Amino acid sequence: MAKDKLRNEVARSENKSDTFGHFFRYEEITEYLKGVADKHPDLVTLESAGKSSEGRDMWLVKVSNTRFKDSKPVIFMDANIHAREWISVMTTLNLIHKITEQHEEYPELLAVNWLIMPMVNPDGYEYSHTTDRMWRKTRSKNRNSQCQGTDANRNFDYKWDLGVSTSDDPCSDIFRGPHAESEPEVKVISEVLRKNKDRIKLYVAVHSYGEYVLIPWGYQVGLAHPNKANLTELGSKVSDAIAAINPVRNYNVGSAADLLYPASGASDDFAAGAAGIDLVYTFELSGSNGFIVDPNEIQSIANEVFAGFRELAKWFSKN
Ligand code: 0X9
Ligand code: ZN
Repeated sequence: MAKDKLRNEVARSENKSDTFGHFFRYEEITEYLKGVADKHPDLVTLESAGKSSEGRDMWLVKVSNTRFKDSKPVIFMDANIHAREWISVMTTLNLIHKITEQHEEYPELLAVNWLIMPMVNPDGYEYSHTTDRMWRKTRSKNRNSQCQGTDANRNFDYKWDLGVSTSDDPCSDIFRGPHAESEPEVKVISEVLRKNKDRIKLYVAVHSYGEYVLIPWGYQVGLAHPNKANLTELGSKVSDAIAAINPVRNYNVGSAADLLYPASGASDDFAAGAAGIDLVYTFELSGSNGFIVDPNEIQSIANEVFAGFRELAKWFSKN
């Protein structure tokens, strides 16, 4: 990339109007989203898609300049399936900020419509703030056990309980739940996907950490998805765009099972296998120290990844 272009990208990535300098708690996220919806009524509709076990709203941010009354492709994104992966939430809020405030600079952002759920495990997220920083699961009560929570990313109703990287022990961090979709949070996400499956052309689950762009399948090693060529091509564009902003980043692109480990009942395989979405990704973002991210790094990580998110939207202008 030409030096000038790189300098421009970096300048943009340090835009002064950017405001994510600390990790928002659930209430602050709620206020933030309500503020965005109030400020941009022509672009943003904020809905509660349902409630978590402890009764918190699961926000669905719908972004479109035609109120979805068009035939544009829809990109669905969720963040925070895992409670401790705080950077996923802030990175997704930053995307909402960019779409609403900077779409003139980045017109590709409104060439698609967005369904974004920036906080799908609010109970676990709050618990990871108040009680246990390394909490991963939901906070539902388990029968005949003192241990709470299910790993939402082992609870989706596709290849549930194949027995790879899952556990039937409620005390385990990778507990699959008593049955598929036992978690209200997983049911809510799954319903949004089922309801909009014909229009959703791309699904992204935002996680951390490790710097990966993962593609299906994740439940079994050595199993190629029929759309592997496109998945890999677009995944590489995402990885390159992030590295163009920050050359120390090295996002590897490949099958979740092969590159990371096989794990069944995850959201990506549900989106690909049950909802039939063609382009499906799990992003594993960077960490400063594993799941822990220094608040000073939130904005720069979010902006690097934004360069990758732009590639997702651009894909549809070209294809
Ligand atoms: O294990 C997971 O659920 C994900 N990694 S994380 O460190 N964020 O917990 C990876 C899931 C990848 N997808 C599948 N294996 N299907
Ligand atoms: Zn995760």
